[in-house]
Amino acid sequence: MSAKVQYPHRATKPKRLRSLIESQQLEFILEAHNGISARIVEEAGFKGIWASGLALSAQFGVRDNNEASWTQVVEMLEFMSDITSIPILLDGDTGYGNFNNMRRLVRKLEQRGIGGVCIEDKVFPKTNSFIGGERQPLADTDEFCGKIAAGKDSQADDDFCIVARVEALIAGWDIREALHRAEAYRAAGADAILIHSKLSRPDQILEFTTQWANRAPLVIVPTKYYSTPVEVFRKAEISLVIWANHMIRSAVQSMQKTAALIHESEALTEIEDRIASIDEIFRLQGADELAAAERRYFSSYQANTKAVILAAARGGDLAGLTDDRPKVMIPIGGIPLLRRLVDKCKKRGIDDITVVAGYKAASIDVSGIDVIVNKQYASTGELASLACAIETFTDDMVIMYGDLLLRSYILRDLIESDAALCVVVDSATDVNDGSDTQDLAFCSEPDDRSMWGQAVSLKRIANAAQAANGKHPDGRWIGMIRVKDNGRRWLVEAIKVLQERADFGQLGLPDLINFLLSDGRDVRVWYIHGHWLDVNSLADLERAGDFTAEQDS
Ligand code: SPV
Ligand code: MG
Repeated sequence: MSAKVQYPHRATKPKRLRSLIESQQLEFILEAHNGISARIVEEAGFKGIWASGLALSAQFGVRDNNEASWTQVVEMLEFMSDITSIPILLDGDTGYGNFNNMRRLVRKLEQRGIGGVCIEDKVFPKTNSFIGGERQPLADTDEFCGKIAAGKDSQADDDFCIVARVEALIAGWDIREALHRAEAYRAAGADAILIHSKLSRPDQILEFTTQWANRAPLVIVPTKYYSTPVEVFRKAEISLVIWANHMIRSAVQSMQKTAALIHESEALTEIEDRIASIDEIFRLQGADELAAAERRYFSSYQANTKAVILAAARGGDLAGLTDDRPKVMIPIGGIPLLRRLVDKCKKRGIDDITVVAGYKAASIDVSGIDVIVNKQYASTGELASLACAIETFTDDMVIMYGDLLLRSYILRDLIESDAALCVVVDSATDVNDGSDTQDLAFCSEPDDRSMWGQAVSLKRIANAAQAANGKHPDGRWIGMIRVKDNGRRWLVEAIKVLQERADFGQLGLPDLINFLLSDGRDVRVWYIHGHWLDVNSLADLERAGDFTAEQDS
């Protein structure tokens, strides 16, 4: 349990944002507005994220006028930060109030691992710069400087960045006012200046840059002058370019197309191949990491156990009941045998279930299973059926006959066995009464019911005729075997060897188990004492009805 979670970068997020802002080369960050878009931005190769006020409010379906509260913004930032390793620069609007609100904002952002915040010199509640910008009042310069200073004084980490955004050009002021404000903000402690323009050409920005003469790093948002080649910004020694809203805009257009197509076609066939797969969503959410963590930390987690259920036989002794279906589809108390077994598996967290069918395979209509068909079912036995599923074997599985009825604790206890191979043996079956002459189990020790979990090994499985050597059987194998870790390799190797034999088609699972034993493999025994049934005859069916009635009640 000592594996350490590996964090991809050692530097803190504020430090990484600072190095982007202070880097000598032109850097780029892209907008994101929720966890999944933030992850996509990182995967694309960006070194930072712009948590845009416009995009965050848009994804909530509200206007960019501080209609979403600042705590709602911070909540979303936490999701974005948790799923990414690159720093986030928050578009913090006006700081959501006065200097005091700014101080609290900075502390809360630091607690959530945010790299820095950009505040703009407007008045709360602000409006997006591209909606009637000229009419928007600017903040008083001194008041805004106090807000910057308050933010800087309250940050715990020296690397946390405060970017001061100058809106003078947006609000219809001239370059002189913009430069005056920028210098005041720099002097108040701002780590960088964001100079914003809504012209379709970069003229204002370039004029500002020339006169600014590198007094502090410059950040720009070329949403309106988007056709300017980035070489122009590089030459002007801009530090950071923000691509400010392109993830929300692409998401919106894609969703509009998808909604229209599904609505018009009343079908999913047109859209399926044009959108991300469900698996891609799982990947972005980090589903693999959780599966690995469950294996590591959640000892009772059994979802990785697989079941292979053998259900190819017709079940000849059941008269007309199997004319149009295999034995496993015979209903007991209204529910097919196989459905009952699958439900037992699912109850124990076994959701990966492969059923090998044969006779009347098409009549197997049980949900939640994968069906493999043994086409040679009429001329082959159980081992050939099992071999059909060999490609699906895992390091953690249970193989069982499909006609089993059992209490679910049997499956639970078997799954908990750590042995590479473990068979379930019923010591309660009266193996000498002549009725059960198949699958007799000879073990290293008889069942000592006073010893929970005693270590017992299997010696041999035989029918009554084969066993007539005077030794008393210890019970009956119920048709269930647990395979774990090395057990899978042993099993696959044994099947491959047996497949070479001329009589392979006639072999059953006991032949496989006996082969493994003769090869020196240890096969453990898990004793049970009743609480199961298999269905081979009409008399069994009657017993099965009673067995399930008791369980269903
Ligand atoms: C944002 O992305 O919310 C911004 C940039 O503030 S802009 O919309 O260009 O004003
Ligand atoms: Mg904004």
